[in-house]
Amino acid sequence: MSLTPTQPVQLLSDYSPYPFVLSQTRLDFTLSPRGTRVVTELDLAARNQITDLVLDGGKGLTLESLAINGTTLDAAHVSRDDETLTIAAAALPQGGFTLQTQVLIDPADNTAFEGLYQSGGIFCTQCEAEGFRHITFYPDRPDVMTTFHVTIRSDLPVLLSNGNPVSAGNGVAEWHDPWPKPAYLFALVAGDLKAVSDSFTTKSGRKVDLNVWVRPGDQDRAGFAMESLIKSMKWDEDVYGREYDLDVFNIVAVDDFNMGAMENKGLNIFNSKLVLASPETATDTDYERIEAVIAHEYFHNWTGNRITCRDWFQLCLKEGLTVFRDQSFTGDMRSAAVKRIEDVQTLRARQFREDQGPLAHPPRPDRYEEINNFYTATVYEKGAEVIGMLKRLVGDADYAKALDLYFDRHDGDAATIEDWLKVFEDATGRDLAQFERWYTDAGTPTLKMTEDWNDGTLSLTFTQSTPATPGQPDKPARVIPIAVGLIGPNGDEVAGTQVLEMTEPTQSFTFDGLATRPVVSALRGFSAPVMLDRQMDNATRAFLFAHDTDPFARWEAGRELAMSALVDLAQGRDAGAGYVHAIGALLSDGTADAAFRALCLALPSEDSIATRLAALGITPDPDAIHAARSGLALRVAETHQDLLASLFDRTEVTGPYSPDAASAACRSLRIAALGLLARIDGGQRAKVLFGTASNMTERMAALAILLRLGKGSAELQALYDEFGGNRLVMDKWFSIQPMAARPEDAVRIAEQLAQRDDFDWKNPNRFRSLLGGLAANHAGFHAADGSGYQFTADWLIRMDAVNPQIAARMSTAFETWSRYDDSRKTHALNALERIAGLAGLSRNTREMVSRMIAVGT
Ligand code: B3K
Ligand code: ZN
Repeated sequence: MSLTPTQPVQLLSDYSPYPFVLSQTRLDFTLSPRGTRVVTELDLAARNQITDLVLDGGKGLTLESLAINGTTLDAAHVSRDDETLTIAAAALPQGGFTLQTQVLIDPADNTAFEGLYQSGGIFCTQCEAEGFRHITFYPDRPDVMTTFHVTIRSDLPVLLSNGNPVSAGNGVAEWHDPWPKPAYLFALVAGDLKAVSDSFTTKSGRKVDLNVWVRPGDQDRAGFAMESLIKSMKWDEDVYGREYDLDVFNIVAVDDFNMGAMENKGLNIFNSKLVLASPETATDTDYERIEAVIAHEYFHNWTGNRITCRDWFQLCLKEGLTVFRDQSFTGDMRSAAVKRIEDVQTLRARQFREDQGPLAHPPRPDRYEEINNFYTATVYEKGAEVIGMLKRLVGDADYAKALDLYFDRHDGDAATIEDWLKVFEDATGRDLAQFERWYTDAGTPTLKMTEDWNDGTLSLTFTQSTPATPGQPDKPARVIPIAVGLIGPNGDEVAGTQVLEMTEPTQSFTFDGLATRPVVSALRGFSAPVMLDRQMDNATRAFLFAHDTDPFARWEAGRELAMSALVDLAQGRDAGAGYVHAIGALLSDGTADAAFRALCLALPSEDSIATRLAALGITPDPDAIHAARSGLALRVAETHQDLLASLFDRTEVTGPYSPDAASAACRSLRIAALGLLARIDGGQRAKVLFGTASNMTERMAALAILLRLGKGSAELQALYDEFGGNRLVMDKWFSIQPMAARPEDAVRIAEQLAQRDDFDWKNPNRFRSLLGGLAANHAGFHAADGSGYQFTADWLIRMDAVNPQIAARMSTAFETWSRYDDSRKTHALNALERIAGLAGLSRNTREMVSRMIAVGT
């Protein structure tokens, strides 16, 4: 199905270089909330012959003056529309010239948090992807790279920008960034901030000053972020040979931020939830995420900043690679096996869901209406999977060789996916033409596997197929690395893992000389982002769950046992004995890693059960899915009550809280046991744990367990009394209530929360907490009467007028709407059409809802 364009579409095939070369940018800011003056000087020269000079910049810029080489431009040569300013070629001198503009902007009125805005009295910026054009007139595209010299005038005590400090004092600070960069990496921060400081000496002996800037009083919650930064700097030197390249690295935490964080050169700006942490306020998951995101933004210094993207179609060049790097970092810092399983869970929950619905697109899209809608799981997470496959195919040594060549060849460039693949071709001698389809084709391939055993020879036959996605009806075969191991009947590994390289639509691989028929462990390590379609009985699944030496494949076998039971249960068939039995064996196995066991104890999410049913051609019934999942959990709890109780008692982590992986793993196993036990003890243990725990991990987990039982109001109140003034804890308070509510209560609870004075909905974290919390309650959001859809649509409409990026992002709650029954579909379509029909709807939300509507009409 193709997009119905309702607004201008950007096409990859339209790319042409900017007709001017920009050799330096000088910016001078005089900060004031309602009228910040920005004086910009651009040293420009025509690339070939002189054409009209078109700069990005819209209605929010009040133009005060415009001059070339000091002479004011004649108004007859200047024209403006809603998005650009054009200076006629006739007014431009031959050779180089300096364009000077002076504009006035209104940061206090900037509720979209794009460009320069204020967050609780702190001036800050967000320029990726196209925010710089809200600050000044500029060629706001990633392939226009130059050095920046920035002057900031303000009475505020801390004035920061990119690069190295030149001077500061008397209300004026100057910064110079010697590394050419596109405008999307520009940043400015000004405010009353305090630093937690440290330093790092790079491998070549350069001392770098490190600061994490927070609000006064928050310094004691910034230490973990600093530790994470230092670990990241060291890891990038050790593993990728990448060294930091400025005298100072600043991180600033702000409360109003549209996403997690931003990699501005030398001045990363973070959502405060990804910086601030203390045991009383942050969970183990928060700590792990802080470590990962600090690393991610730091790693962008090379993969994103030193080498950036030629245009926004190439976004996965920097994002896929940087996610791949941060995943490897976390694997090295914690448990690689557990991290891999968690990454696959995220990929399936977010990217497979995207790939199977109306918003499917390739990691390198070739068209978009609003680029901010393409910061997706496909660009990020699938982009990372594609790099993982590349590494698996060429091997570790050749991967390292190719990366060295990439950094050597493209340092200072705005590069493309073709450049990236060429580096691998040149470094390894491989032809990657077929591999490129992973970048250009949308959709998740299904990989069907059949086995044939004949006299000591095992043949595996694989058939790949990828369904049509919007705009892409046909999908040729891709190269798929399939990691396979063979396990003998006694549970021993017969042969180590081999990577089979599939290139045809159907292909067979044989293993001969085998004494007995082995059990196949397929797609080890989740070696490719595909859906494996394999007929397997529960006995074989249980065998792999007990014996597979590959942690992912072992976990997957357990998940398949659970999933197949849930699919049956959701359709009213009795099932689950095999799973319940296998879980008993796992509970008794004290040798398995605690975090791994915790992952195995968690049943597949309701959304993923719905996805599986839909893939089987069955219309998912959210209430039946909820009942099936609760029923299976109850059965596990009843059958293994004693084992679970003793596990719960044995896994208590004593002593002062530490967020390290081993302690977090123990807590996660204990919480998994607690969740199951609550099905039979009425939440008694959870209530006690909430009252006694001194860390937020256990308190939040206990609270969620109580809420799922329809209890927990005293605990909610206690949390509010203690942390009502702490934004980050209150965000959790707002999200957990609709998320963990019984489905029949979820919408009502969300409605009540939305009425509260402290539902500060213009704050992206608070909005996401409430709306995202409801959307995460599968049966609650998909309430049969459509109330979840209506509530969400009402708030998306309200948010769109204030912050289009957030509204568009949250609209993905609807992305699976067309897989449900007719009545739900009608309700959902009504909600989407109500949004689409709104006058003045943003380009962001319009693109999203029209793509979602298109799939069902
Ligand atoms: N590059 C930013 C994301 C910008 C999103 C713009 N809508 C953060 C990151 O991926 O590191
Ligand atoms: Zn990134």
